[in-house]
Amino acid sequence: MHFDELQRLYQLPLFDLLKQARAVHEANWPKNEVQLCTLLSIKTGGCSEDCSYCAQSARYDTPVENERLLSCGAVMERAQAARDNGSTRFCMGAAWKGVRDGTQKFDEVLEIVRNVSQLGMEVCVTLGELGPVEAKKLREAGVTAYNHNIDTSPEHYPNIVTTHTFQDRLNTIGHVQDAGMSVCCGGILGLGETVDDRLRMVEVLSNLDPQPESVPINSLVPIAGTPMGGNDPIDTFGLVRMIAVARIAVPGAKVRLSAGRAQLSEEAQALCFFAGANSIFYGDKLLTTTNPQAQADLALLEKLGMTPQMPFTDVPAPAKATEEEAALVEA
Ligand code: SAM
Ligand code: DTB
Ligand code: SF4
Repeated sequence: MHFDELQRLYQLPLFDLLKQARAVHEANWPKNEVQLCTLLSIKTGGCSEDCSYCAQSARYDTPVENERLLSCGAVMERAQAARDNGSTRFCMGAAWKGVRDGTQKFDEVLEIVRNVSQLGMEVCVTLGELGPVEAKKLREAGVTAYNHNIDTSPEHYPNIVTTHTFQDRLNTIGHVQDAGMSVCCGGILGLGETVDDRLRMVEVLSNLDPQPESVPINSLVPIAGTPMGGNDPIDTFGLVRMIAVARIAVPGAKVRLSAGRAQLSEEAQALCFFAGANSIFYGDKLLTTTNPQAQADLALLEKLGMTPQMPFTDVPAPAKATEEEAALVEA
């Protein structure tokens, strides 16, 4: 979708924007379901990169304790518990710049993926940069989706990270697509960006071909000791508008209401679901920060008459918006 069209949508009166987003949502996701994903940090802290929002960068003095890669047994325990709690997607994150074939750590990750993929959940990993060989091996081991966020606009990216480039991120996404894995790609709101930066980010996401299978929308969780630790919280209506715009621009994706949910009221979350969010991180912890309690999330879904979504373990990434869907947006 073109930037001008995204700007036009964003500037609509809120209820007009919500009405359009809701129509796209209902056409693509008619069931009032929310996907429950559990996150686990399998390797925490000590990362070489300087992403200025991140608790795990070795460059900042943050409250995070470094931990080495978890054993396969330890990960399996957590994955089984997540499945028993009703999660249908298990996402494993590692604080690495990237992974390289032929290293012991990559072999260990492949072994973890082979085991977790036996449990019947979607398996997502986020390990940083990948080349074509690593992507192919992860896919063969059983990864269904690879998370690699672009985080903000191409223009704002160098203000946030200097140790790798926006183009590096796109290259990894290309390797993931070529290997036949679904792409999970989104960003963070609250990095000192403008609304236009946010819309430029959505423009890039919507023009990926194929479009991402899921789009995480994170609100910055300010981390003491990082350059972004003192940033102001984002405005809830700005978040809701971004979710609505993402829903319209990437109609077949799960739009995941991701980091920062612990700071949102139930009413704000309900508005996000209405605008098109249909996936959440479920369980008390994200990677290093807190998430709402699982019981509270189930109670909220029940109050809203929404149900947890069944897993899709073998779906191709969604294609670009059809002409009918595009027409719906213009209507
Ligand atoms: N190292 C890998 C990478 O950068 O792709 C994977 C882990 S990294 C922590 C995954 C994503 O978490 C980041 O791209 C960012 O979108 C999100 N994230 C990290 N710290 C955050 C924070 N403090 N608030 C909100 N989102 C955050
Ligand atoms: C994503 O977009 N958000 C998740 C997941 N992908 C890996 C990570 C959120 C991290 C929030 C900060 C923390 O817990 O350290
Ligand atoms: Fe954090 Fe990932 Fe950046 Fe490392 S590459 S500092 S883990 S966001």
